[in-house]
Amino acid sequence: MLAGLAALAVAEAVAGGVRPQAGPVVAVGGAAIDRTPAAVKDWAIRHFGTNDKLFLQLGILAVLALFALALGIVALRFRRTGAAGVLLFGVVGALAATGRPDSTGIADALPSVAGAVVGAVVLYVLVGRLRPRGPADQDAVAPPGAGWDRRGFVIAAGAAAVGSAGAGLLGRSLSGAGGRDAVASRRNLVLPVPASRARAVPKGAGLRIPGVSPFVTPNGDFYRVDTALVVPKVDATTWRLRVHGQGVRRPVTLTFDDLLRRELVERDITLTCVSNEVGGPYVGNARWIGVQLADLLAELGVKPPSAGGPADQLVARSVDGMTIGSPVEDVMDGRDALLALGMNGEPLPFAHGFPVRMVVPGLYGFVSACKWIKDIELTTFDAYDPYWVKRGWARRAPIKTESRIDTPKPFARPKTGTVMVAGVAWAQHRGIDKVEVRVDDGPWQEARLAAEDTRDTWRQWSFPWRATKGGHTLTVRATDRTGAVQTDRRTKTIPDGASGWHSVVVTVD
Ligand SMILES: Nc1nc2c(c(=O)[nH]1)N[C@H]1C(S)=C(S)[C@@H](COP(=O)(O)O)O[C@H]1N2
Ligand SMILES: [Mo]
Repeated sequence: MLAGLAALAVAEAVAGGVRPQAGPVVAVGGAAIDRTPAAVKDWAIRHFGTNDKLFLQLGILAVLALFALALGIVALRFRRTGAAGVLLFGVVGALAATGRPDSTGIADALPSVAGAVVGAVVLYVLVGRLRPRGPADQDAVAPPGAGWDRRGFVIAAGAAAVGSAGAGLLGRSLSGAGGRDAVASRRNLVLPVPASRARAVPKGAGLRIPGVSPFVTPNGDFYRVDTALVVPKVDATTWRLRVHGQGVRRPVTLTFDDLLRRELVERDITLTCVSNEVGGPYVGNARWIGVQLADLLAELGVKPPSAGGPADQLVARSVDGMTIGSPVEDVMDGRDALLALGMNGEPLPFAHGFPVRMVVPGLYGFVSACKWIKDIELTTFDAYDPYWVKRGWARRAPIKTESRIDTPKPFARPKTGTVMVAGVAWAQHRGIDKVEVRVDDGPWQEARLAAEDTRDTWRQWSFPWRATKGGHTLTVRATDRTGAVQTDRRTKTIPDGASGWHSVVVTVD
């Protein structure tokens, strides 16, 4: 265990100097995420939420601890074999790190290799202390208590532990320092006032009912879903975005300043994750600042398929190797498809894609909202399947009309009398026209709709319910502006988003 700890600590220390993403736990974790079957990943997102990555890393550490114990036991008998086993783990870590899509080259193998070498040496030395002294057979097991060099072992073990702790701390501080330029570039960024402001959120769009999600989701509360074990810290001053592919007259590479020089627009757009279950939390509304992607594409000669353009899929690539494909038709149909730089009055937080991400109203995040974007390629759906599509999710995924009861909470115990039932409904880019609530098996009754901000944002609703004693089931459904009523047909999140009605069971006292 001590040898394993030393290996990990040294690996993390070296990773702090090379790249935090090149550390063995992050690299193996990333490789595991990419290879996890979609259903398992979806399950993990649903059950662990934003902690899914923490659980993955704890899992990796637990597996490593078990292997460390096993190798230690082997080493007591076969010292060299045990040490070689540690080196083997170094190879696994090195392969994982250099094979990551965001790998910057062979240097990414360094953390794992250095860690494994140190781990192997520590194991070899420590086990040596557990052997009989003198010229006895080097491959013999020391019978318990017989001639152990206890003092030597304790000293060596203590040294290994202290050394590991030191290396671990060093790694921490180094990787903290790694993103310093990126942090500075974010801090120094002053977003210009957008030429086209969002209109003020209408009074009454946000209900003052306790328990209802705020109309604008604060950045700190905004859901986060991505595959990044370490949040990429990108320096805006060296960031580049390449735009190229079919129908692009002349490929371009844009800088952050190039974007700032363009006309900036400010828009309220509600983002939703395809992994959001009925009633789930992966939906949030923010005020974004960005440039109109369609204008940029049109300047480069791109035409949507309906105007004869050759490309029907826009594939966005991120610095961490994510690929996200959106229909060119949707991006260019006049909706506010943004290359976003600002979120709720500040530069994008790192976790939400600093310096630039995409946001397209009406499409689930996995087919539209590439964070840490660095490349846009115009291609076709036939020619290329992006990351999630390769893993069984749909090529095209417009957001389904959904509604959620925010209050009362499941299993709440309100008092008889008037109970405010309230929540949110969304059908981005179509708009919400009606929300209805049903109590038990009663008739559908129309809820009061809060004022609409735009059809790209969610809409709040409330329903004063004359609650009677006993257990009750409250169910909600929405109707969007196309007249389509939210379906009661329950589907899973995979492949193109959950559907069904949200209901909450309460007991009225
Ligand atoms: N680079 C990158 N961008 C990404 C993802 C990702 O894993 N990596 N996940 C997508 C998904 S599935 C969603 S729902 C949104 C979530 O954006 P948020 O984390 O800012 O809420 O980001 C999208 N963009
Ligand atoms: Mo998502």
